[in-house]
Amino acid sequence: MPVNLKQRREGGGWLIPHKSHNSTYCTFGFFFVSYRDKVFRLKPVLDEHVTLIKDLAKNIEVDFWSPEGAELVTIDMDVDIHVPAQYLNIVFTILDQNDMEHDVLIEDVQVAVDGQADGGPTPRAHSYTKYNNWNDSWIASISSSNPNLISKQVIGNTYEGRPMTLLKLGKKSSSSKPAIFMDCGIHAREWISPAFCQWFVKEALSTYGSDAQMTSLLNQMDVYVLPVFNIDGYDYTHKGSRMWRKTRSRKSGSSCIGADPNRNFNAGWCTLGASSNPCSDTFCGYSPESEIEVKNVANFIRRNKAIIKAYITIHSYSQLLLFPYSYTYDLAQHHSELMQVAQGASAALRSLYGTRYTSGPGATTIYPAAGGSDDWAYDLGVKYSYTFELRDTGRYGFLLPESQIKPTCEETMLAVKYIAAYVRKNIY
Ligand code: BHK
Ligand code: ZN
Repeated sequence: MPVNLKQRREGGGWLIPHKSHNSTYCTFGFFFVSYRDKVFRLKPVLDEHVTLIKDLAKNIEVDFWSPEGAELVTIDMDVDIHVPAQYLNIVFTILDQNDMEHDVLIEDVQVAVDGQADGGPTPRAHSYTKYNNWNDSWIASISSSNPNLISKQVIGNTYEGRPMTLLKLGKKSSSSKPAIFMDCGIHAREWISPAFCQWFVKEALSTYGSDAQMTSLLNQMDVYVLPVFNIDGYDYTHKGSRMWRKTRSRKSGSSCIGADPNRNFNAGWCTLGASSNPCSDTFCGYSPESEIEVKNVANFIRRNKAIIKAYITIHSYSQLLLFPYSYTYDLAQHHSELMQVAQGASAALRSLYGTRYTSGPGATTIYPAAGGSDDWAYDLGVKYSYTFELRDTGRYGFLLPESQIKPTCEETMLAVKYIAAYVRKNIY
């Protein structure tokens, strides 16, 4: 859609910011705030245009969509750039003054990204390359698809009463096998996480018998997969507020809703990197395991701690592979082995598309934070305890486009399979 510059010009100079005595203000600030980030397609047809785009990139925060960076811009190519709202006035002015042809590809990046990833009120068919809201039917159909390899059990209900269905993957066996527990969707807005658990289940079923690593894994071990840990919160990010993180529990005395499930485990609970304010996004809850979802998972792992040899939890974003501890700077007893396995897993992940992960203990690699699930599982005796922070490093952050689901899941499979193979060969 061509931009309606005429309408903007009628405002005269009013869009040009000026330096006020204490900060940069727009003359008519309330007009300005109605503009949202946009994506432009620029069409440089003169050398000056190319120079101009490169200068623009040096001076303001321009996010290049295509090509990947200013240095790759040449004459007569389409150049797609994402311009943050605060720079729109200056960009419009420069384009206008230099007669550079341009369209606005996306009028409002926020609306576009939300729209692309919208589970929405209209039911859509399940797809592994889309962000699906939690629904019983995928779990029901996948768990009945191959009774020799998959079964389900409900480990309790969420605060709002949804069943927390745990999938068990593994070749049926008369004796009990060592197991790996993996959960996704502890934090509601990290949508790539539940997408990964669904992908993992699909891949496990479809590659058993053909992929040697998957076949050995499911022959010798069971993998418990909780596709969405924080179902109430996840549902709310589809139907209410996209950036919700916590559970949806309520308590009389506070109007604020929910606690951070990854601060609610009984591991140095609420001692650091957590908030005791119920309105905070990192609220640790009123007591350890006050969140029913946390209690249900903790009860399951406690009941099965004799067989659970690894705990894997999937978050996003920042491309990290974390392990204990996060609640203290002290090194875990098995620090060097955990680090070695993490580095092997990161290398496997990177081998597919070159995606770089950083490995290390939570406290020093991301930030100190108590009450996390990985620290709790580790202290319970689950030695191989890992937190993944999937793609990306912040370009889309939680709004990772659906087109990245497939590559993200494919590369993450390699890391998870690496850890699983290591655990399988090092049963303790
Ligand atoms: C990981 C493990 C233990 C404690 C904290 C973390 C980092 C994690 C968090 O809970 O704050 C970061 C995050 O959600 C983004 O996925
Ligand atoms: Zn998270």
